[in-house]
Amino acid sequence: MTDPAPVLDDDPFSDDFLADPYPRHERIRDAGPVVRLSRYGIWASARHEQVFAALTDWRTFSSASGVGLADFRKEKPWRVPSLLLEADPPGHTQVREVMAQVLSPRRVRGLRERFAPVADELVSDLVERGSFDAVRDLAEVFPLRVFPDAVGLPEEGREHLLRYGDMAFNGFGPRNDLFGRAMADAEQVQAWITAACRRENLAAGGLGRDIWAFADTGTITQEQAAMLVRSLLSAGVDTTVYAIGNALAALTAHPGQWARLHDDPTLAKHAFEEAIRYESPVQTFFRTTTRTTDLGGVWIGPGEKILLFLGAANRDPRKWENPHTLEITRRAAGHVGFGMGVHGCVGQQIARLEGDVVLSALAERAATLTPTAAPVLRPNNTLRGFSSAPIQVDKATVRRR
Ligand code: OVM
Repeated sequence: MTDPAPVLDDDPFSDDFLADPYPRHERIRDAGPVVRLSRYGIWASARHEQVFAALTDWRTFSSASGVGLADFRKEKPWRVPSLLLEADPPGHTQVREVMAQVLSPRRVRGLRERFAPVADELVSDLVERGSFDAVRDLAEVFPLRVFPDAVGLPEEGREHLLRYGDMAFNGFGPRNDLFGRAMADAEQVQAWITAACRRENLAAGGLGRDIWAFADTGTITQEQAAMLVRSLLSAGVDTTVYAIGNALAALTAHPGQWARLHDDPTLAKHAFEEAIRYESPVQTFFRTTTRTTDLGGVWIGPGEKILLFLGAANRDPRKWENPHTLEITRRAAGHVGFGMGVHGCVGQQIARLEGDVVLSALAERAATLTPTAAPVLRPNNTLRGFSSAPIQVDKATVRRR
């Protein structure tokens, strides 16, 4: 007993959609729990209940055919598939456990003492300036100041990291202009990334070498070790740049919320979490069905691509009160901005650490954030965020705590 799915002709990767996704998400959510997108001949869901259900059922909703539009069983992927992202259990489980150990809560706690002073210094310089670009001067600067060192990457050529992230995330979409532009010079960027993943190019004491240590004990092969370092470099830079930029833009647009955060900077981690719900850096991922299934009363056959709108699920009024408002003290738990289930972001504690130290440093020092121009969108087939968000800050005079 299933309902026919509504057919919509939206292109979620078009300039118009990417520029103003939220009203379009609403239309898709309201059309039904699962819809058909005729442009691409795929299924899609923008509701929290169905997105969550698909993410937590890897047996039915597989990642092994790719988590972008391309179906790896029919099209050659643009890069060797990730052992983590583009794989299912049991193969996935083994490498995931290695990554979970490398990125353990203990390890991440140890990174705080290195990350926090960098955030403090960067933020205090910017606040002294009085006005700065929240994206160009902070969101794009901070992760690149801490993460490559934490991994142990070579100094030379780190500018390739953002370009590679741009390739990876545009690469999940269709072969549109965004895809094509991101892939210009792909070979040069990929050559640097491949070299950076080699054991001899990774500094002792870094996360990269920690991954390689599992090759030394025979838990994984050398080829797997290099590929897992590649995962860190694919997923670990642009995501945090966009997340911090989006959090700053959202807090600038909600001055009352900034006032609360300034009043109690210990709320920074809640503010960051809520910002990920409110303006999710990773907007979409796909799955491929392995068998016939009923999702929200809609019958889907095997071997079908389904687009999961994470960013829309995170604003579904069926799940959230006032979903289109940033409320830093709300319980944002249950958002799917980091995914959910076996593929839920393995680096989420590092992402949260980066967001926390930046937002708490700024909350301590800036009494107000005022936009001096509208944020400028940086369109991407998967990521939502800005290339610029100019702000003016009022320096706090006396701290209350
Ligand atoms: C990967 C990976 C994992 C998560 C996200 C991602 C580019 C990549 O394992 O390569 O986005």
